[in-house]
Parts: sequence; structure tokens; C-alpha cells
Amino acid sequence: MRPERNAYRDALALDGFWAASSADGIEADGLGLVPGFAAGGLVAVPGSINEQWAERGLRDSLGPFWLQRQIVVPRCAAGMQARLQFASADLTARVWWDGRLLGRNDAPFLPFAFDLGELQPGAVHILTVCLDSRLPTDHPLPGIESADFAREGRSKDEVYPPVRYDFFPYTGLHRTPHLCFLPKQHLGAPRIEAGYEHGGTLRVRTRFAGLGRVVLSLLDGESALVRVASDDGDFDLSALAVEPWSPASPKRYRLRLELKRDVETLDEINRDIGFRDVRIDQGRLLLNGESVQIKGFGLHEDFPVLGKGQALAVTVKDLELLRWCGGNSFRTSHYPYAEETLDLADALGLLVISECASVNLDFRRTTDATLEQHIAHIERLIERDHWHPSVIAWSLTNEPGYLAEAEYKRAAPGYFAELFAAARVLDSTRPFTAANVGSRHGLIDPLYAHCDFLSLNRYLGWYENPAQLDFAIARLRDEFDALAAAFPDKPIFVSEFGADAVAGMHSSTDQLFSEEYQSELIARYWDLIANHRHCIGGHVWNLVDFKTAQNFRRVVLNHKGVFTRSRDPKMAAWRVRGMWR
Ligand code: BDP
Repeated sequence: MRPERNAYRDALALDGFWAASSADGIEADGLGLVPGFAAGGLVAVPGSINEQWAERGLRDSLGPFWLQRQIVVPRCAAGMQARLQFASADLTARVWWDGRLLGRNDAPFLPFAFDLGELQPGAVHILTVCLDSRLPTDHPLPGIESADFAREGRSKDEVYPPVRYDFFPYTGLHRTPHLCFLPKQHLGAPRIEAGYEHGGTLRVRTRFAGLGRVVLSLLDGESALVRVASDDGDFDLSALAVEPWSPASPKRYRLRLELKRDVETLDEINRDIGFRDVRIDQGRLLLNGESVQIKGFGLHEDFPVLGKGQALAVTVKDLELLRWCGGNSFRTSHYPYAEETLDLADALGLLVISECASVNLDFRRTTDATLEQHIAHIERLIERDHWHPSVIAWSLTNEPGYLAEAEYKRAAPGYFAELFAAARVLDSTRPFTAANVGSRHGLIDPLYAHCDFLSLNRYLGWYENPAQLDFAIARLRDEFDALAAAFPDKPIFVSEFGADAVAGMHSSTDQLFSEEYQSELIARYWDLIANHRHCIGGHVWNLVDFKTAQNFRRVVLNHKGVFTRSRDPKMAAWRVRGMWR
């Protein structure tokens, strides 16, 4: 559960410099408790190590990287239960406390925690983390080794560092970890469902151990709209006189849960929630009963020097750029973003499609463990993000089956049936989807059967039919018509469309990589999306240019941003703003 500071809980941010090392054999050295780190150096947390240590030749390293720091236990620890809370540790991590292995985490971009019991104020502890971005080939975000390229019959290893996905595999503690201090008797992570149907509805399930009761308050500023108590921590409220949350009016209320014994308060947690209803009905996306069009972008967590390291200023900048363009939505392509990004989306009224870290599932290599992990990661994603009003849908994977069609046809239907069924048990209040890769499966993707709306990543006019926009758009229209006929209840959402443009490159004729072509392609797609009866909207790929692994298709960056990596507009940004505002 995310760290919170209030009258009953506290949290110590573990940001700052950490000792770090990329040396081998640290584990064998008894974790080199600090002295072993002399040969290393310092890295900043939060941040990506690759960028900070590029000059040490480690820019393209997938790890392992060892990070270590001392922690002096603060006074507020007295009488409290300490919990070490990572907002993420990418891509995988093992964690030691004073040389004792606490555990590992294999879910990139998701939080995890370890209970440490009561700590002595003033005591000094050593926290060690080993980060490794070499993922196994059967991970939901599949890894690949250079040798696999040869095994796949490709003449050379094409991508370095070797990855299957199109973003740089940054390694780091990308979000601030915390040492949290909870009352001995405390509330567990609550399950919150805030809906809107003739007034607000609110279902809350709270977990706590021991004796007590939970008091729920719904606050609008200083005034309490509701204050009710429950012995088991469960609440079902309806007909609440609240304003619904929407992009036009992202009204939020503070939900406060207090754990009480007699008149004494033992613990408290707060969430700023919003009441809204989202559903797919008769081929439309309805928010609070009204049809909405999705206009926005795919994004990445990516910035010069920071890599994937969190900086709230960049978060604000990106969402403000999105709004400047007239967008109302984004997808957390292709992994869970920092929780603060969702907080901001809640506050700004943006519609978020929250995506699990899973790209290019390769069904030649999936195993039972893949599905098991994939479901576990979705469970953790939904547990983390389910209470955000901005999250309107879940995307369970991006472009599965990009490779090896035969295995995809054989294995994917069963895999998706189990994946979606497990996910639907976890949230019955939102639609589910996953992004289909057009060039491979077109109309016959087994994914479609499970999606509430069809998410299409389309690059006609770019990877296919380059510089032939009339032909590309005609093909796309045909595909939309065919999908509309085949899936009349499942609207189409174009989850990716776009073209690379190198800022400053211009052309008077259709020319790939020119700003004019990118701008024209986006406008032509949007014209089709906005006017096709079966289409609920689209996301331009991408808001901003972003770093990828090295390969001959990318000139350092993926240049499909309508803004450069330093966030300056290309022609397309102005064009989109003209279309959307
Ligand atoms: C899609 C992927 C995305 C890529 C994009 C591209 O979903 O991650 O960055 O294509 O090629 O296939 O630009």
C-alpha cells in the first residue's frame, strides 16, 4: 500500500545518493557491506543507472547493478511496525536487510513491500538491492538474449541491449522507496469501488487484524457528507448526494478510513476518490451515461538524464502538454506508471487506460509460469490502481503474437481465456482490452473475443504502405467496416497510430520522417477515427520522442512523438491541437 503520512502513520523517503556497484561476485562477498562498494560509486535514487553511469560504459547494461545505503532509524519508529516499501524496482530486484535476504520481485513497475517488525530508533541498518533487467524469455514482458536472434534464423543480433520491446530497458530504482511506520494495529489496503448511478455508490472493503471497528468518512473539503461505522470494515453505500467525476468536472471527495477501538483512533488512511460509471454499451463508451470520445496519446516514462527516473515536474509537463493538444486521455503504455501520474490524471480529469507490463508475448516461449505471473501482475496492478477515477479500462497486454503465427494460433486462445477470466474476477466495474498488432493478425485475432472494445495498433502509411496515405486510409476504413460487421457490440479504439518525424526535417511532398508527413498522417487517421460510426477514439503514438535500444530502425530515439524528447512541439503537435481544441 502506498506510503502515507498522517497523525497515525509516518514514512521516511529513501531517495538521495546510494552506493552502487556493477561488479561481479558481490553476493559471494557477503554483500560487500559498504566496504565492497568502495570500487563502485554513487547513483541517485530515483533515477536510471544507465544514464548516470553511461560514461562508465554501462549505458547499455541490463545489470546486475548493486545498490546499497545505510538507514538511521528515526524517532517515529518507536512502538510502530516498520515496512520497507518499494514503489517499483526495475526491472527485477532482490532485497537484503543487514545482509539477510528479504525476498525478490519479478514484476517490473509495480510496488512491493517487506515487513520488518519494530525497529529501534537510532539503530543503523544496511539496505541492499540488486537490480537486474535480464528477463527470462517466458516472462510476461519477455526477455531475449543475443543468441536467440540467431536461433530465430535472423542473421545478426539486431537490437542492443537485446530486448523484444521498443523502449530502452532502463535499470534503476525509478521511484522513491520508503521506510513506512504503521501502528501495530493497522488497516490493510482497502478495496474501493466508487460508482455513479442516480447518485454516488460506494463499496469499501477494509482489512484489519485484532479488535476494533472502522469509521468511514466522506469529506468534501472540510465538511463530512457521510460518517458511518462498521465492525467488519465493509461498507455499502448508495444514493450519495455527490457530483459525478468527469473530464469536464473532475470532482473528488476525500475518503477517510479510521480504525477505532472504543473512542481511540489507532490508524487512518485517506484516498481522494471520484464517483463515476464507465461502460461499453451498444458500441459506445459511456461515462456517466454519456458517450465520450477518447482523444489522446500513448506515452512513456522517459526523459534525458533521468531515464525512467521519476520527476514530478516532468509528470506535470507531460500531462499539461497532452491537455494543450486538446487530449483527454492516455494509455500507460507499456507498464504501470508511477502512482503520482494517476493522482494527477484524477485531478485533471484525464481518462487512463492502465496497462500491465507485457509486450510482444511470444507463444513459442510462454510456459505455465508466464500465465501465472501475468495474472499475478494484473492482480497487483488492479490492487494498486483500482480506486482511481481516471482509470477507465485495463489493457492486459500489448501486441501479443508479434512473432510466430503458428504458435500464436495454437496457444493464444487458451492463454487469453484464462487471463481475461482471472482479470474479470478482480474488477467488474471496468472494461478490459489489449492492443492488437495489425500487421500480423488483422481480423482473426483470438484476442478480440475477450476484449470489451478492440484496441488496434495501426501503422498503415508507415511500416506498411509508406508514403501512400490514400491507399493506407482506404485499407484502414475497410478494416474498420469489417470489424464493425464482425463485432457489432465491440467498438474500435485505435490504441496507436503515428509516424516518425525528425524535428526540423521538412518536405513539400509525402516524405517519411518529415514533420509534414507525420502531421498529415495523424490528421488523416483522425478524420477516419472521428467519422467512423464504430470508432470511440484513438491515441497518437506517441506524445514525446523516447529512447529505445539500439537498432537500425531507430535514430537514437523513437521519433513518433509530436513533441521532441526535450518537449518542444513539432508541426504535428500544433496540428493535433487544431483538430482537438
Ligand atoms: C508498436 C508498439 C510500440 C512501438 C511502436 C513503434 O506497440 O511499443 O514503439 O509500434 O514501432 O508496435 O513505433
